[in-house]
Amino acid sequence: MTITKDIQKIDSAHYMHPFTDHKGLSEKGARIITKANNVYIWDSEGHKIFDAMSGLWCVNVGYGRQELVDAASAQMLELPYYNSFFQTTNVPAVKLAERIVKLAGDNYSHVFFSSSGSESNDTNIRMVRHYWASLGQPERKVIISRNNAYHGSTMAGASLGGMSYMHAQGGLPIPDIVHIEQPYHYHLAPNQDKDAFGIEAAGCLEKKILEIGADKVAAFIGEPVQGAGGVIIPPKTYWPEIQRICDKYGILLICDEVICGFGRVGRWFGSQLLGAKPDLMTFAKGVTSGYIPLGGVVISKRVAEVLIEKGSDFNHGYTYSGHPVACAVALANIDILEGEGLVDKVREETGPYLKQKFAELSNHPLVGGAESCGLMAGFRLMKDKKAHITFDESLEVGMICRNHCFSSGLIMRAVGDRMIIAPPLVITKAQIDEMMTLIYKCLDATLKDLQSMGVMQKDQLSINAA
Ligand code: PXG
Repeated sequence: MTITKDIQKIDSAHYMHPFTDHKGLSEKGARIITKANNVYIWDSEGHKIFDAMSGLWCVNVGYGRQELVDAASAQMLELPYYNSFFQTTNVPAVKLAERIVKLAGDNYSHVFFSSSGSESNDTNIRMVRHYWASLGQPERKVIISRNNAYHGSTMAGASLGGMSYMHAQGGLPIPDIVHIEQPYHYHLAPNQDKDAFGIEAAGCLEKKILEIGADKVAAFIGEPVQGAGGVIIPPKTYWPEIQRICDKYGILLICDEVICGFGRVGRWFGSQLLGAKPDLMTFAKGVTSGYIPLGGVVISKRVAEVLIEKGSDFNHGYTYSGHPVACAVALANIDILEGEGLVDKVREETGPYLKQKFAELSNHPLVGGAESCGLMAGFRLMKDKKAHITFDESLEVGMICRNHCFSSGLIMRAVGDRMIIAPPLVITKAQIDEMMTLIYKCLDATLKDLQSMGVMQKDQLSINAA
C-alpha cells in the first residue's frame, strides 16, 4: 500500500473531521497535505498546489518561516507554559498585549487572550453582558448579528453566526441572539445604487433595536468584510452608518476581525479601513499566521474602564489564555509583518494589483460581481450575468469549479456559487499572475462542463478558450 492509501484508511477509521460528510470522504479518501513553503503546499502524491486560501485564511506570512519556529522553540525551552490566573503573568503575553493595543490605536487599552476565534466570541458575549450588568443594566443582553455571518463553531460562536445549517444542529441559536440581513449588494439588490443599499442594510440594525427595545440590546457584532459567508464586501456607506446607529443607542459594537485583522485588508484591522470604531475586536488566525493557535479580544478603554473600575471579578478564562509560546510566536509574526512592510504592501501594491486583475475577470462569461478588498476577493458564478440569472442550486456549480481547482493545482474555496480567495500576504505580483492563470483555467474547464451538460450555450466561449 502507498503512504497515501495507508493514511487515508486510518484517517477514515479514526479521524473525525470538521464540517465533513464522512461517508463521502471515506469513499474518496482525504487529500493528505504533507509540506508547505511560501504560498505553496504539497500533497502526499507530490502535487504542488497554489494555496490561494492561506490555509484557512490564516497563513499571512506564508509557510516555512524559520523565525516563527525559532521563537516557539526558544520560548518552549525558557517557559513552555504558565497560566495567567491567580495574579501571575508571563513576559510574552504582556509584550503582545501592549503591541496589539498599539496596533489597534488610541481607543483601546487591554487584550484578553484565548486560543481561537470561537473562544474569543464566547468571551465577547460574556464580557458585554458583564459590562452592562456592572453598569446596573443586566437586562441589556441581546446581541444582534447578521445572516450568513461566521463567528465560530462553539455554542456561542455558531449562535452568533448566521448559518442556518449550523443552527439546525444542536438547538441553536442560544437565547438572546438575533440576526438581521447582511449587506450583500450583488445578491440582494444588484440594481439598487450601492451606497443607498449600504445605508438601507445598516438601517436593518436600527429597526431591530427599536423592535427589541434599546434598553435590552447589549451589542451588535459583524465581520468588517464577511469571510466564510463568501467574501461579502459591504458598500462604503455601511460601516459608518452602523457606527452612527450604535452610538445613537449607546450599544456596544464588536468587530470580528478574525479574518480581516493582521493585514488582510491592507490595514492592521478591517474596521480601520471601513470606518468603524468598535468597542471590542475579535482576533485569531493571522495573529500567529496560524503557526500555533491563539485568539483574543482587543478591549476599548470604554469597556476596560467599566470592567476594571466598576466590575466585580470577570469569572472567565481559559487554561491557555496568554499561552507564552503562542504569544512569542505572535510577537515574531508581527515582527515579520512590520519588518517586511506586508500590511503596506497589501495596501499599496498587491491589493490594488489584485483589484485590477479581479476587475478583468469580469470579462469571463461565468463571472459576476467580482470584487476584492486587500487580499480577500470573490465572485459569483452566473448563468447569465446581463439578466442576473444564477444557477440552479442543485447543480452545485461552485463544487464543479472547486474540483477543477483541486485538479489544476489551486486551492480556491467555493461558498455556494461564490468562489473566493485570500492568499498569503507575502504573495508577489508574479504569483498573482500565476494564480489568475490557474483561475482562468478552472473557469474555462467549468464552462466547458456546463456546456456539455447543456446548462450553458456552446457559443458562450471564454476569453481564454476562444
Ligand atoms: N470569526 C470569524 C470571522 C471567522 O472567520 C471564527 C470567528 C472562528 O475561529 P476559530 O478559530 O474558532 O475557527 C472564524 C473562523 C471557512 C471557514 O469555511 C472559516 C473559519 C473557520 C472554518 C472554516 O471559510 N473562520
